[in-house]
Amino acid sequence: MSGIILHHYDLSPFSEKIRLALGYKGLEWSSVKVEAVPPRPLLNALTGGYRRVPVLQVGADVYCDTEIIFRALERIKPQPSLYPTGEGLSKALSLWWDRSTWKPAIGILVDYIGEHLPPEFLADRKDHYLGYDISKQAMAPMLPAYVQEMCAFAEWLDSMLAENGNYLTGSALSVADLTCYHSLWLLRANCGADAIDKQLFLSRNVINWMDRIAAIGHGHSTEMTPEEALECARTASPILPSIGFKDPTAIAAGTRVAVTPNDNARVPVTGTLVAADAQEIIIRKDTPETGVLHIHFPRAGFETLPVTSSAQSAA
Ligand SMILES: N[C@@H](CCC(=O)N[C@@H](CS)C(=O)NCC(=O)O)C(=O)O
Repeated sequence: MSGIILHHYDLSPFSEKIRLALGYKGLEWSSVKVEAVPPRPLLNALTGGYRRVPVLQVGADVYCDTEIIFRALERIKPQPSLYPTGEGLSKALSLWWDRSTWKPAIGILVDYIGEHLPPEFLADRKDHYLGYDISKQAMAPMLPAYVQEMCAFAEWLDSMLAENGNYLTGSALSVADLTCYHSLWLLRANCGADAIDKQLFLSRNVINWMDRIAAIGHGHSTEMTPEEALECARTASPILPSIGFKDPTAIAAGTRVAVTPNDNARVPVTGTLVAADAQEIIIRKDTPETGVLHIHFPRAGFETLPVTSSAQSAA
């Protein structure tokens, strides 16, 4: 057994990126299904409160956000690489895509299936995740703008494929492909592939590229309960990767810090800083429920700030 545990739910497109990465690398993994709407108390115990999905766990190491999950998988099995042309281009494309297309994709999605979304789902996404109302009615006035923007971006994908070959950054797949695929996958799976292909003017090149990515599959997984995953964490010790310690803002190892996403679901996770480089932050948390954990976050898209003593005593 590989010890890789993915906390996810079927319809989560960010999770789909990681399921495909696991398939691409031919890794075996354990699948812990979580609810699409919190509470998720056992997952919360592992993440220290980070509320988004997916989360990857390897023993007592917990990885929050797909960017750092990709890095973890690359460490576990370097080949085939998820960064065949280096990290910069594919990570930059990924961050751009995720940040620019999430709201338009949701706007288009709810136009098709919004009436089937339960009120508790809509309330949770507004109050605790995105900060805006994603009901069909609320998103409808901007629908034309969402379609226009997605069409413009899809044409950029087409031009990258025309220039570079089978994948966005060259002849081999990279994280950019998995990321740019995921929101189109969400739309095609829920709204109908034909309807979306027509509405977004997806070219033959883009459709063939999506078919190539879908064919990768999810590798081999076995179901695991959240309780078993928690027990794996409690009985393991974290393994520190050799990333050294480099903080551009001179926050010292051992400082109590809060790490918070800078886009949505802005729940700070507090812990003791144990390692950091320009791409990754690792904090330590120790609770009776979990034992010692190392929780990993990417730098890009997250803020790491020292916890002041007044904030600390309130925590
Ligand atoms: N930047 C994050 C975004 C993750 C994200 O927004 N995931 C969605 C699910 S696809 C989510 O967490 N939605 C709210 C929830 O499930 O609690 C990443 O790359 O992992």
